[in-house]
This record gives sequence, C-alpha cells and structure tokens, in this order.
Amino acid sequence: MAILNKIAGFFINIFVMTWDFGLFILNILTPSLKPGHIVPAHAAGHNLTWPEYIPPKDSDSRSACPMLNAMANHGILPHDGKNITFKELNTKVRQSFNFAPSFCFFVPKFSADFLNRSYWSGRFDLAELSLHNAIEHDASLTRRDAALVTDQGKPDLDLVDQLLKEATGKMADGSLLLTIPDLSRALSKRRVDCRKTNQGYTENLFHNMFGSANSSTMLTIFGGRIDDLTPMLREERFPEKWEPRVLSRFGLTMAKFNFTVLPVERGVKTKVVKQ
Ligand code: HEM
Ligand SMILES: *[C@@H]1O[C@H](CO)[C@@H](O)[C@H](O)[C@H]1NC(C)=O
Ligand SMILES: *[C@@H]1O[C@H](CO)[C@@H](O)[C@H](O)[C@H]1NC(C)=O
Ligand SMILES: *[C@@H]1O[C@H](CO)[C@@H](O)[C@H](O)[C@H]1NC(C)=O
Ligand SMILES: *[C@@H]1O[C@H](CO)[C@@H](O)[C@H](O)[C@H]1NC(C)=O
Ligand SMILES: CC(=O)N[C@H]1CO[C@H](CO)[C@@H](O)[C@@H]1O
Repeated sequence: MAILNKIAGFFINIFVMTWDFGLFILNILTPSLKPGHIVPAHAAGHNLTWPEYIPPKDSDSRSACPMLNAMANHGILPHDGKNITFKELNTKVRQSFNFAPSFCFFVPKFSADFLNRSYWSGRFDLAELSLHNAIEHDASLTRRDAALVTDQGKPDLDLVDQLLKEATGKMADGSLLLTIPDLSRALSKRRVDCRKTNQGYTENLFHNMFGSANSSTMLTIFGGRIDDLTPMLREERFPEKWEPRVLSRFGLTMAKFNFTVLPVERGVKTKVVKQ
C-alpha cells in the first residue's frame, strides 16, 4: 500500500502544481478584486467585519502558526482548536486570507500526510500541526525552539517584539513596513542564535525554504504592515477592518509566492551576521 500511496502522491503533486500555474496565469489575465471586497460573501470577515476575538483558554489547542491560531481565536475555526477537518482548514484559509485554492489544498494535504491521516475524512487538533521537523522547525520568528519550551501554541512576546522592531520600510503616511531585507535579517539572527543556544538545533534546506515561505506571508498577505502584524503576532487577533492585501482574483498562488520567498531566503546570511 505504501508504494501505491507514493505513486498517488506523485500524481497529486503534479496536478496541484499544474493547477497552481493555471491560476497564476488566470490572475494575470483577469482584473483584480476591489479593495473592501476580498473576503467572499457568506464568509467570516466579509465586508471587513471579523467575528469577535476571544483569547484562548489553557484547555484550548493552539499551533505554532500565528494565523491559524487567530482563526480559532475568532471562532472561524472551532475556538477550542480541536477536531478540525482538513477540508475545513482548506476552505477557511482560502476565504480568510485569499490564498489560491491550489495552495489551500496543498498545505492541509501535506499536514494530513505527516499525521498519517486521510485528507478527505481525517480530523486534527491545532497543536498536532506543531509536530517537530514536519512543518514546525527550529529558528522560527515567533516561537522558541521545540527543545526549549513545552508549548509552542503561544507566541513568545520577546521574539515577536524583536521581529516587529526590525521594520525599516515606511508607507506614505509614515507607518512602518517590514521589507524583504528586514525579514532576511531577522531570520539570519534567529538561525545564528538558535544554533548557539539549542544543543539539538537542526536546519536543512527544506526547512529553511519553508521558514522563509511561512514568514514571507507577512510580506504578501499582510503587505508587511506593522500596524496589522502587531495584533496578529502578539495576540493572534485580526486587526479591525482588516482584509488580505493580495487582490488577485484567484488568490495567492504558490508560483507567485515563490517570487517573494526566494529573495528572502537568498538574503539570509548566517555567517556574516553581526550580533
Ligand atoms: C494552510 C494551513 C496552514 C498550516 C498547516 C500552517 C502551519 C504552520 C506551522 C506548523 C508553522 C510553524 C512553523 C515554524 O516552526 O515556524 C507555521 C508558521 C507560520 N505560518 Fe502557518 N500554516 C498554515 C497557514 C498559514 C497562513 C494562511 C498564514 C498567513 C496568512 C500563515 C503564516 C505563518 C507564519 C507567518 C508563520 C511563521 C511564524 C514564525 O516564524 O514563528 N500560515 N504555520
Ligand atoms: C458593511 O459594513 C458597514 C459598517 O462597517 C455597514 O454600514 C454596511 O451596511 C455593511 N454592508 C453590508 C452589505 O453588509
Ligand atoms: C469530532 O467530530 C465528529 C463529527 O462531528 C464527531 O463524530 C466526533 O465524535 C468528534 N470527536 C471528538 C473527539 O470530539
Ligand atoms: C506515521 O507513520 C510513519 C511510518 O509508519 C511513522 O514513522 C510516523 O511516526 C507516523 N507519524 C505519526 C505522526 O504518527
Ligand atoms: C517553488 O519553489 C520551490 C523551491 O525552489 C520549488 O520546489 C517549487 O516547486 C516551486 N513551486 C512552484 C509552484 O513553482
Ligand atoms: C502559509 C505557508 O507558507 N505555509 C507553509 C509553511 O511551511 C509548510 C511546510 O514546511 C508549507 O507546506 C506551507 O506552505
């Protein structure tokens, strides 16, 4: 059976990449969505109105992903963070963040695979997504390494504040923006620091790429805006009247996303960083 799963997985990946590239082209050919109308009708967050924020209780399940936790904190995913279907994760992430459907299938499918569950019928708790070295990896921007803390479900406020302080960009009205070099610099510092302080530190190209990919969403979906990233990262709360900054009609594709991720990862220099 394992071999059949591998073969099926191979064809699913080819299909998803082709689908994604098709959407990438469609986004170029079709007009963008209008600001104020990014989140579709009948979805939470439509008309710039998000459901009420209720901070998590100790018994609630939370992940190492700030944005998924925010969805649970607003009841877009179940508030207790438990017994969520992979299909529901797909739909809710697409509606709330305007990621392309290809992307929203790919990541939950990848997660179902590493949890040895069926994407089509399986369920999970948010904390299960933090399985070390599946997606979760060392040297994150908002979480201490798994070996150093018992719970990666909460943001580390010192790390979050260090990251927010890296912003050097400015909008026309003077508000701060996180830029590609800012993010590369922040990742470099974390990798150097974790390598020194965590005996069991691991790093590889795959996780470095995903680390850059995960954090690059701050530049695309959030447009780098510190005013919006502050509540999202510190409290895992959607800003008032927020909507995704990606206006593409078919959402942010993996193909397009690569244009942000690669420069971020290329800019990471762990050897020459000044402490
Ligand atoms: C589709 C389902 C998703 C899954 C399964 C997922 C899973 C994860 C996991 C396990 C991590 C921890 C990685 C680490 O060790 O740093 C993570 C981090 C992250 N995710 Fe997600 N995520 C999803 C969707 C999203 C979305 C929609 C966004 C943004 C709109 C997002 C933004 C981020 C960011 C910025 C980080 C980095 C946090 C850090 O470096 O501390 N994720 N995600
Ligand atoms: C959208 O929200 C505004 C208030 O923020 C409200 O006045 C308006 O009626 C809403 N429109 C729709 C179509 O719900
Ligand atoms: C999860 O939800 C399903 C469907 O609502 C239900 O049948 C099942 O008992 C739930 N599992 C747990 C552990 O709550
Ligand atoms: C999934 O199955 C593989 C192979 O049987 C095993 O090595 C791995 O620990 C399992 N993962 C989980 C999360 O149970
Ligand atoms: C994005 O880049 C990664 C790493 O270079 C590559 O493995 C992946 O296939 C690319 N994805 C798409 C959709 O272009
Ligand atoms: C939103 C996002 O970029 N998530 C990525 C986080 O990392 C995992 C795997 O390590 C990717 O599958 C996701 O695309």
